[in-house]
Amino acid sequence: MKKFKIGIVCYPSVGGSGIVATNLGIELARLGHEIHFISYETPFRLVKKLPRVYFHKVEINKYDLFKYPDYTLPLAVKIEEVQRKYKMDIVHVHYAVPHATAALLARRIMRQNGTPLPKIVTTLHGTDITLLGRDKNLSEVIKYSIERSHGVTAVSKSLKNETVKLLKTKKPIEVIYNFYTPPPITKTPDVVRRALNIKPDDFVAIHLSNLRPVKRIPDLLKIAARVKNPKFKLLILGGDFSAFKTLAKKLKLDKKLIVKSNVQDIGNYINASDVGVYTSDTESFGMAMLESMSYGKTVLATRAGGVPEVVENGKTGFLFKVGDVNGFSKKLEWLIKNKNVTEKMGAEAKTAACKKFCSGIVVPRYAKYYESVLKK
Ligand code: GMT
Repeated sequence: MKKFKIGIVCYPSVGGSGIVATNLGIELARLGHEIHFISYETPFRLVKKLPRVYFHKVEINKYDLFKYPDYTLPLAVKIEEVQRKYKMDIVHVHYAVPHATAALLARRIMRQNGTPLPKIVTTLHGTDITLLGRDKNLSEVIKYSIERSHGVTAVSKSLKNETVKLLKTKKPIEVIYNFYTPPPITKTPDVVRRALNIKPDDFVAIHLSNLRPVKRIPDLLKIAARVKNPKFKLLILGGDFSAFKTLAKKLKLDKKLIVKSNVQDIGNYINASDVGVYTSDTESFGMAMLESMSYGKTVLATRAGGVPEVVENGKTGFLFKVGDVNGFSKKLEWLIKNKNVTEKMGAEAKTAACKKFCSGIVVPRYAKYYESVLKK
């Protein structure tokens, strides 16, 4: 396969899209492609220097003149600058706004400067459509950025359908699922549990997210409150939990709730848990669910967006209506008593994650997609 020079524009912070974009860049570099990450910070999973991987920082200056600092313009300028120096074949942007918009603007500048033009591939991740696509102040620019990209991918069929329905786009959208390669475990479940004061025979449900409103954390806490089995523990790894402390106290969760933020080695914690629990009201794919499955954990989740494309109800997990706290808690009570089923389904989940959502399957699909876009 031909080796490409690929620019990857992504959010560097904790979040599914940033994780996917970073891992994609790393895997493509491993296959011999040259990768240029462009963002306002080093992507947080890009922890070490790797051959053929470069990072270009977008500097944002503050001017009293502007009430709101703008990111789109300095990003466009940086993309053009990187292009002038490295002559990329493809600029692959993750999130339509502002990334695709900035890349399209950069391309106009390149044309004017006589810089060789790259093709723009945009990957839609979810909230760029499900949330921002509904904002009448943004929807037209999102639609424009999709239509003008040379290639567009979405992380699930559900997101593709939602994009077409909401924005009435005509652009063909290729569905390429997210992928995840679980980093090796470095701490045994015993060690992790002891540090969290969890007994070896406790039943741990883990939840990983940024705790944004779409994740419906109050539902998660209500589910935990309804599970009466004394062995049950809810472990939340996420962002700022302070907004939920009052509810957790009201629901008397102190003995069964453990919250940790800024965890880097999430694999050790997932591995030390029994199941994953996710209550989102919208989820284009569900990276956290895939992460749980990859470590062999049965997933209980809402039937939201692309989740049914990741979790197979009754085989690799259980799906519930959004808000069905009763359904979740009853199933958890049942799984605590039927640990053999929990483990068997967890093993199925791991197999499914490896088969459908591993880098070996997904990364070559992106490389092939680039090839087809470049041929057009
Ligand atoms: O879910 C989040 O809060 C983070 C968000 C992001 O910006 O990374 O995730 C979106 O993209 C992920 C990667 O493709 C998907 O796995 C998530 O389902 C999607 N989130 C939503 O649709 C709410």
